[in-house]
Amino acid sequence: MSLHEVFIGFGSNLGDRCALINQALLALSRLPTTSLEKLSSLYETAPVGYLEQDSFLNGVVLVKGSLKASDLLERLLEIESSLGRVRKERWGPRTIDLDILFYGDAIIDAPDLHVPHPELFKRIFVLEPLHEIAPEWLHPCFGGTISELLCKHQSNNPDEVPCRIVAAPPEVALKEVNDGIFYRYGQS
Ligand code: A4P
Ligand code: MG
Repeated sequence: MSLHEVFIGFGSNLGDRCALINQALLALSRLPTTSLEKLSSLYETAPVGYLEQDSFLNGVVLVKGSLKASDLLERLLEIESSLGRVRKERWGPRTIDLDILFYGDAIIDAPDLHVPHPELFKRIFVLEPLHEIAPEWLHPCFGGTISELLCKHQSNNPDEVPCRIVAAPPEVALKEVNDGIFYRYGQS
């Protein structure tokens, strides 16, 4: 059984954003064979794409597990539905969004799953938290590291509103989270 390192980006801009993210993390930690390995800070970010919506809370978590990518996507969609996600317009407001950013160094181009996430190199709300936890991770299509992608993005977008850290990753060890201790941003 091979274990894959998977980066999952999460975001929320509807409802009790922090509580929804905490619930999503708990649900992720309970997926079969899956453990949380590294968690970024929580960032307040200006909406990108569709601008007429509230600001987001965003972050990235590294998980390790043996779920196939298609099974993992199915589980993520289930977690999103269980947390009240209703799809209306693309890029519109959402209680919770869970995106597979990287699945190891796999390149997947299926009708319902594109990995690495095709938009990630353009998204400051993904690049900043990714950079916090994995600056040297190599993008399997571009070859560059996350550090390099972030630098390039910043020099191409000098006027972009920066992301703001609103909570550090919790001090409780992730091992304890995986052992079932409830995990919240902002609480030690
Ligand atoms: N899908 C394909 N590839 C993937 C993948 N790698 N991970 C499919 C997850 N899903 C993937 O997703 C629609 C379908 O994409 C899924 O059913 C799955 O089969 P969705 O979550 O309904 O669509 P979306 O999130 O609106 O689109 P997308 O392309 O994921 O957009 P993004 O990049 O997530 O943008 N601004 C800020 N500040 N923070 C945000 O988090 N998010 C968005 C959405 C726009 N602006 C934002 C933020
Ligand atoms: Mg999405």
